[in-house]
Amino acid sequence: MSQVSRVVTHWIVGNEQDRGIPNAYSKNRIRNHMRRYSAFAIAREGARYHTGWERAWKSPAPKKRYDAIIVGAGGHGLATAYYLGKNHGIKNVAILEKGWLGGGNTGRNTTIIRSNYLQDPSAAIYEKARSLYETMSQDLNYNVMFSPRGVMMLAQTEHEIRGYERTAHANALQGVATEFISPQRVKELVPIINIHGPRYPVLGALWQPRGGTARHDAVAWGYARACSDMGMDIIQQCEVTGVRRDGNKVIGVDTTKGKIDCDKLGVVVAGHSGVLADMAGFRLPIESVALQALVSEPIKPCMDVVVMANTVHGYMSQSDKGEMVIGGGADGYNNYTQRGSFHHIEETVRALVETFPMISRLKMLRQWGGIVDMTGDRSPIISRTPVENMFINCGWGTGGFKAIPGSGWAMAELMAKGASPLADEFTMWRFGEGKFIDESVAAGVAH
Ligand code: FAD
Ligand code: PYC
Repeated sequence: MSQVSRVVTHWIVGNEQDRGIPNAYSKNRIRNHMRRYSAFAIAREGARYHTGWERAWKSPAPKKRYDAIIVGAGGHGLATAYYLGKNHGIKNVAILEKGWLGGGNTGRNTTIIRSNYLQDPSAAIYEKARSLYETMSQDLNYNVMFSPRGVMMLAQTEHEIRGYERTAHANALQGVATEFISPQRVKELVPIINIHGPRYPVLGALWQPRGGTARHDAVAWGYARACSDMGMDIIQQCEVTGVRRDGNKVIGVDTTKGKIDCDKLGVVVAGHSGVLADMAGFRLPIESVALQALVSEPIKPCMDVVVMANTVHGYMSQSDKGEMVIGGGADGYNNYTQRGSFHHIEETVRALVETFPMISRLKMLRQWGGIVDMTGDRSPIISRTPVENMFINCGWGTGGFKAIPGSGWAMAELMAKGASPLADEFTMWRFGEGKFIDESVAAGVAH
């Protein structure tokens, strides 16, 4: 075989070792760097019967020590690790996850992405996140299916009209592209909507044309793959059970896989933030409550924007599979069950049927819940803590999926440099100082 044909054969079918291995999609196919996903990779794998794909991330045993440990492999934890490596060159990092990565709220949400918040610090971090979603697939070399199909928040009372007009003006000053649109424009964009509802006619809407959705699992998987590619260790089935300190300084964690030392600790565990804070000896102003969602049977495409109806406590979009993805308000009491109470979905569907009468004929296929971490002002915490070198990122409540890249960016900067302009206002001490960032309206979900 000539040198040229040897190179071409290698490029198409891989090396001798790769060829003829019956189950090559197996744990021993791990290289130091991931192969890039591309049209060429698909063609190459097609030519060798798809025997050459490697696992998307490695599953190593924990080392004794890391420069930084992130607790929680949800979107926010994984994004924090990714930007620690990408933006700050900190790659000796472990991400510890008690279950499986993306199995918390990151894999349970309804994937709405928007940045139409009222207060300046919120608009800054959510718009940073939204803009990072625009290029995330290219950045991570992983298709996260970002779909900027447009998000509208219906105004169904005079009070909401005033509120959303105010937000549109604030967004104009913040450089966030939104507008207040008429009921007729709403009907043009969403032909299946009933704008003359008996109790809650549609009086207009706050419209963000570059808002939309993305595939939630893919966001977690894409970040995980990129972290693993940088040499970081993602350790699943590894619950953190204690925070170890030397005086007031964090020195490591106890886990179900043993003690692991670190210089810096980032806690990014959403609804379990209070539990981790308790391990470190401080308290957080976080309440954990269940938030539910449900999907219908798949139907033909009928709605190509996201609609949120906050007065009636319901929102809806259509997935790429055709299911109507529906959600409503959070449970009214604290709990840790990933289920939620039945009367909430009943109320949500009853309310949405008024605005979308056609959904009364749909069968609902499945329902689930997640534990959301709520602060009093409905804004997140990205903060140092009373323990030196321990940082916390939580309080994203009902709306943190959209924030994942911006939050990871800010948390990584805070951990690496000790401060981040995007995180400055979101300290945990704002609750003691009365410097609230009130987003109870923009949070978009009743709670
Ligand atoms: P998670 O994804 O929950 O990750 C935290 C991880 O920490 C978990 O995997 C958990 O297992 C792990 N963990 C906890 N304790 C420990 C421990 N001791 N040791 C190790 N690991 C631990 N947001 C939007 O922007 N748009 C939406 O449309 C939207 N819809 C939603 C619908 C529902 C039904 C729900 C429940 C939420 C919704 N959200 C939405 C909110 C969004 O899902 C969350 O804000 C976001 O996913 C939080 O991500 P996270 O990474 O902080 O948390
Ligand atoms: O924050 O946009 C949001 C949202 C929608 C559904 C749940 N949260």
